[in-house]
Amino acid sequence: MKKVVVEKKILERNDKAADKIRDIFKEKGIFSLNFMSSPGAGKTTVVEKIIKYLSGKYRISFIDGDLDTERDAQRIKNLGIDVVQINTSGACHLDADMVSKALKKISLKCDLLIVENVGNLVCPATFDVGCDKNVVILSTPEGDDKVKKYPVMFNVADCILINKIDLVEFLDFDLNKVLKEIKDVNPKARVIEISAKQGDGIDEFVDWIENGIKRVV
Ligand SMILES: Nc1nc2c(ncn2[C@@H]2O[C@H](COP(=O)(O)OP(=O)(O)O)[C@@H](O)[C@H]2O)c(=O)[nH]1
Ligand SMILES: [Mg+2]
Repeated sequence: MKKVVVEKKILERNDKAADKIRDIFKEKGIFSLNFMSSPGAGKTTVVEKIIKYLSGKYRISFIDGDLDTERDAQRIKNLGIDVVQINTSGACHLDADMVSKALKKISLKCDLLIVENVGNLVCPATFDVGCDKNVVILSTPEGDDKVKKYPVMFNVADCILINKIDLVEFLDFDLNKVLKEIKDVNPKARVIEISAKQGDGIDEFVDWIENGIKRVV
């Protein structure tokens, strides 16, 4: 009983901090995305790809969440983007307080702010970090059973990217089953099949992001 009450309080406190972040984004006219997936599904590769499409047109800032190292942050810095690293020192998700602190160090003179969450299909789904939209990536080598095993994560998604579609022919990955299970868990999510490596589907995802930026400005 005590455990349930404490968890509720933590989440309520987090939701309030996330609301404050939302107010900041609204006031500054920033469209923000929270990328979530398992480790290795392709979050940083997708971000690298979309930056190449969008950085000529829009100002972009990037917050990277990882347990340790600045490896992903460095990949994005190499593209000339303003980056702030959050190392969670063992915590399996970002929370709104961590993102608030990062916002004090990053340029908010941007049109698009991207958060890469810690690689994990469980905890990041329940900690709102104040972004406009959640992007969840499922990559084909992870298997076609994941949507119903991690329904909370797929339920909070506004956009679901099925990545590494270039590998599907080598795998036992039933794409139709995954599409059907997404419809069961979250019929409203936009679903896009992509290969971050080869570029398939990236145009469609970039259009989805641009629509979001235009709605906020
Ligand atoms: N074949 C293939 N590999 C990919 C694709 N997207 C990412 N990868 C590879 O998957 C690995 C993990 O990608 P990364 O972006 O670091 O994943 P993250 O941990 O979710 O940020 C890297 O070796 C990428 O090159 C893809 O569309 N196809
Ligand atoms: Mg990464």
